[in-house]
Amino acid sequence: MNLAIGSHRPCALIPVYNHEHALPAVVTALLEAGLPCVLVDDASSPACAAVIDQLAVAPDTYLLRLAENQGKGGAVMAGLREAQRLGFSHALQVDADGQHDLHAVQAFLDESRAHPVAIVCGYPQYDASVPKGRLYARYLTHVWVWINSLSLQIRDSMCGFRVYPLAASVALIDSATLGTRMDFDSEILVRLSWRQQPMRWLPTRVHYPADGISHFRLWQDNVLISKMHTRLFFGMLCRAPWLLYRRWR
Ligand SMILES: Nc1nc2c(ncn2[C@@H]2O[C@H](COP(=O)(O)OP(=O)(O)O)[C@@H](O)[C@H]2O)c(=O)[nH]1
Ligand SMILES: [Mg+2]
Repeated sequence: MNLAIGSHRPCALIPVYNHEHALPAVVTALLEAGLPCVLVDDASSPACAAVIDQLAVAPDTYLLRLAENQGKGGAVMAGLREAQRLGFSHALQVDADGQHDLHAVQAFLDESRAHPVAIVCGYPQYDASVPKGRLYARYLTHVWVWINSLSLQIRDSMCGFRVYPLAASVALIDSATLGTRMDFDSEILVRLSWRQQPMRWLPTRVHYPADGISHFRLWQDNVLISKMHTRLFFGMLCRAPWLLYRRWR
């Protein structure tokens, strides 16, 4: 089944770093949902690279292999450019570890097709499996993001499950330097909101499997995330007159 209608030509974009156990089921589910898959191998281990190679021989599956590990954000940015180069108009970013609820794919694509200019973002509905430390850390990020975007528009900036409109997203990453690791997901949303990018929000279930592997580095990634909020704070101050004028004009 091909989901392409008019100029709406979506693909899935999966950044992969050593998630060879969950990846095959994720790719199979996306292909079955009719979505071509762009896999970005972020310099994974040989074992994971072998699994990716096997998956990439299937029709509608594309592989971009990075020579050096870039981090989640770097892998997503490389994948956004690759998806655009391949002629897709939108990319649904899905994590390789099976954390995102793929039953929601159709709803996200429908929303994107109805609002092709918008970025369609998931806001997570956690089950009991979420590590409490990560959950509380998110509240800090919510507050920073509201301050830095000078709005309450962004309901959740850390859930990667979202449909990027490629033209606007690639234009942004080509013109600004964004964080390349776990700081990316929040930063791109704040910067898109500065650019008045329309945003749509859909609830999505997020599950942390007990045997799941997260490569989130508690200390380094939280330091990077704090630096990103600080950087955006000064960016917001420079733009504040315009952001406020825009709101109240
Ligand atoms: N942590 C991490 N994830 C990466 C990297 N490159 C790509 N990814 C992918 O980014 C997604 C999120 O990573 P994950 O470790 O699950 O982080 P978490 O969901 O925030 O705990 C997964 O699809 C990873 O395979 C990297 O350098 N580090
Ligand atoms: Mg994960």
